[in-house]
Amino acid sequence: AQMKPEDAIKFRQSGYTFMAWNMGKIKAQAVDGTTPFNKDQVAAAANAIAAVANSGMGSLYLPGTDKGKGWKDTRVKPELFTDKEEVGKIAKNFVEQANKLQQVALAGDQAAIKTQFGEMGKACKACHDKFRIEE
Ligand code: ASC
Repeated sequence: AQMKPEDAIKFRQSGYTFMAWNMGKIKAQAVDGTTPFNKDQVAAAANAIAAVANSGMGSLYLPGTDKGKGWKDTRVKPELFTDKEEVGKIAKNFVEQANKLQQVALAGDQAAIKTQFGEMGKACKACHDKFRIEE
């Protein structure tokens, strides 16, 4: 049986929320410097982001999951379900940038992490700009 729409929405939102927590740690330690840089913590955060990015979340964008039935409302635009070519490009780039961040974080060079974190952020934003409803 196919997953319930509200479950698909819940799983994908939890993935983004978990990535955001990990992005926040990298931002604080390697970008803003509001928290001391800890190589192991940044690498762990980048590993977590890469794991979620590589988990195949595209399969959670099932038909009928644009309404938020029974779960917190989703901000996905209807175009995400039709413009598959553009979505595919954006998603592939995000996964590549997340995997690069994982590699760079493992190497531990703070400046390189900061740069790659910015590149990954651009990939996040590309999808937000095209396919997320702004409130
Ligand atoms: C984050 C986060 C996003 C992206 C985005 C980058 O930390 O939660 O959605 O980075 O802001 O532009």
